[in-house]
Amino acid sequence: MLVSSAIALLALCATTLAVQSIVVKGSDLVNAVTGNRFQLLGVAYQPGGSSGYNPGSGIDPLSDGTVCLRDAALMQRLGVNAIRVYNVDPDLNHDMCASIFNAVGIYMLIDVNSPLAGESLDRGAPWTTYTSSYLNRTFAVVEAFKSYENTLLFFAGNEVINDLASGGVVPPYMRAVIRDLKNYIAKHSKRSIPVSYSAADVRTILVDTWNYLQCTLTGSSTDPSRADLFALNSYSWCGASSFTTSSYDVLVSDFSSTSVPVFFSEYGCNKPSPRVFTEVPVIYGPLMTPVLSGGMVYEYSEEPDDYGLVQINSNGSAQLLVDYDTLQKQFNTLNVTYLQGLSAQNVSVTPPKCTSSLITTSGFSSNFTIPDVPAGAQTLIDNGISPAPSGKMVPVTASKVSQVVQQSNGDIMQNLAITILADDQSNNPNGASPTSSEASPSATKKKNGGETLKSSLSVLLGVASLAVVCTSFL
Ligand SMILES: *[C@@H]1O[C@H](CO)[C@@H](O)[C@H](O)[C@H]1NC(C)=O
Ligand SMILES: *[C@@H]1O[C@H](CO)[C@@H](O)[C@H](O)[C@H]1NC(C)=O
Ligand SMILES: *[C@@H]1O[C@H](CO)[C@@H](O)[C@H](O)[C@H]1NC(C)=O
Ligand SMILES: *[C@@H]1O[C@H](CO)[C@@H](O)[C@H](O)[C@H]1NC(C)=O
Ligand SMILES: CC(=O)N[C@H]1CO[C@H](CO)[C@@H](O)[C@@H]1O
Repeated sequence: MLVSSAIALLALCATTLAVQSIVVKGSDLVNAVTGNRFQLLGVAYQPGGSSGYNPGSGIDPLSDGTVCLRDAALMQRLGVNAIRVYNVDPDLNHDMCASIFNAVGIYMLIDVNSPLAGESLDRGAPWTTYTSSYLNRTFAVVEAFKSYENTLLFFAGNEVINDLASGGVVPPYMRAVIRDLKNYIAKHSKRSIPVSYSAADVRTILVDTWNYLQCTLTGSSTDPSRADLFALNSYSWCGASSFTTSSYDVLVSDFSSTSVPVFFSEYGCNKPSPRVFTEVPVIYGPLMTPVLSGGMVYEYSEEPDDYGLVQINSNGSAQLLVDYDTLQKQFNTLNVTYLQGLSAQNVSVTPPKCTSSLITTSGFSSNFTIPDVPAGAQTLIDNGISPAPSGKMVPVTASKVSQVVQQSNGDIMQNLAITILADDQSNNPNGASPTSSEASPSATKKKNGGETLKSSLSVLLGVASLAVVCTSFL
């Protein structure tokens, strides 16, 4: 009797990692379990916008499990596999949100900066802000997120270089911040979490920015001040455009020799509106995937600048916008089996040497003397910050969304819930109908051999790192 109830309990309580670890190999993002390339199908997630970030308030986008459950359910249904979160407060508890996104197979791309003074580099005078206390803030974000298996990467900076003037002074400081973050992660994180830069798509300085950050000073690809990935916020595809009209062809050509993975850290021009998202099949099609690793749609929630997929009300209710439906339809045209099964091709690419001839625009920095670690910061890197925030995966026991969520046509969605993935899968689009009043989450169907995959994963990553996710039977 005891044995059979234990077995019954085990059957209800699935041990899962939900996501497989993603690593950088050459210019490919690679799924460490399958060995195939990984394509990001993401959305930016910053309800309240950057002005909504207020450390005194006790909330940030990943601090409230009830809110994350609602949004994870809608994102799972949409078919995304990653979120980008710009402004987090490292001293808040993110365990439930991180665990919910992990359980539904969604990775997290986390910016270490915030718009507040002292929490980012000043693009006009970076030397005034590159301080030990600034670095302490960035390391605190690493500490807060390093233990979540679904943390895919950290962004060291977002559009800090956005014109020729900032291109003249910021680059050495950007490499310094990348170096410090990578050294900190190497010393204090069990898993090697990559560090990316997110660039403004300012074409006159884009290639110089990429070259400055991807080149090697030491002759080795492990040079700590090299960015592990290069991302750009690109809005050049507007409306029913094309590969050439959007100048995506120029991007593919510019980055065709990249030594690091390149992806869109934002995309989704909103003029004309509503959006048609015809760039989606192109970004994930044969013209772009040889060079790019997918991208992140800007953005999940409707804010004053009108890029939202979902309207979130102050009482917690939400309504899908037509852009959500359109994006979902575009995602559902993708052959995910093909897309996430592309074999890794460029795993050992030699980065260019850092020399002034790599920089082509007069006025853009070609000074490859990287600033020294500021006074006091080496101790932080060597010993770790104190106090250090910490995060851990927790069981996700609730799956049903409690808030009222309406379809774009006003119908209330029934039975909206997350589907906890039980076999180490990431989320994918799979054809949920946007017009159905049934909320059918788009969890990936079990793959053949899922069990084998899971047991090899357990061996690979160790039982200790497994998150125990129980369905709500208590
Ligand atoms: C470093 O960060 C931690 C965690 O946010 C914070 O508690 C501490 O006060 C910071 N120290 C300094 C010197 O800024
Ligand atoms: C929540 O707010 C929305 C928008 O203001 C409103 O339409 C809706 O009736 C409110 N729901 C509840 C339960 O108060
Ligand atoms: C999707 O891609 C897989 C793998 O390349 C292929 O076997 C399958 O036929 C494709 N499905 C469709 C509907 O094209
Ligand atoms: C290059 O940058 C370093 C700091 O990163 C600075 O000390 C040095 O003066 C700069 N050299 C030139 C020629 O501007
Ligand atoms: C970045 C890079 O070198 N990409 C290449 C990877 O391999 C494919 C196929 O050989 C090329 O088309 C890409 O240009």
